[in-house]
Amino acid sequence: MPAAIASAADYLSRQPVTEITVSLGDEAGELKFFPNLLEFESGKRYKLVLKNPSSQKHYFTAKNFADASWTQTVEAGNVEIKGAIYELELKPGARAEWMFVPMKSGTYNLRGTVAGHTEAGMMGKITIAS
Ligand SMILES: [Cu+2]
Repeated sequence: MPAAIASAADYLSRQPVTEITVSLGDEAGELKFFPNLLEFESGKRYKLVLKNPSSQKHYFTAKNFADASWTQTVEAGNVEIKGAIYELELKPGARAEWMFVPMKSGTYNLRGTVAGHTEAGMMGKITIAS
């Protein structure tokens, strides 16, 4: 990794973190994200905690948002993943933590891409404010 990029990543990874929790579906089986409107500020570090309290699997798909962000880590179970991420699949009862820094302002789509879920209302918007 070039030194300038390594030091930028090192700087970003030490910023204070804001934690936000999103639920994928709910106990009643509703096909929604709670909340379904997310807003972040460019250059700040976030821990997005994703939980699936429902009895079926759900996806958290936000490719363009992921492309507009710098991902530090994704943690799920005992595994920590480093590098770009576009989509997470959460099985019933699962939990994952996505540490990232939004970089490029804009409004991005969030979708649950399990067949039929987006159509049923499992969608949202993610805004990165500058
Ligand atoms: Cu879903």
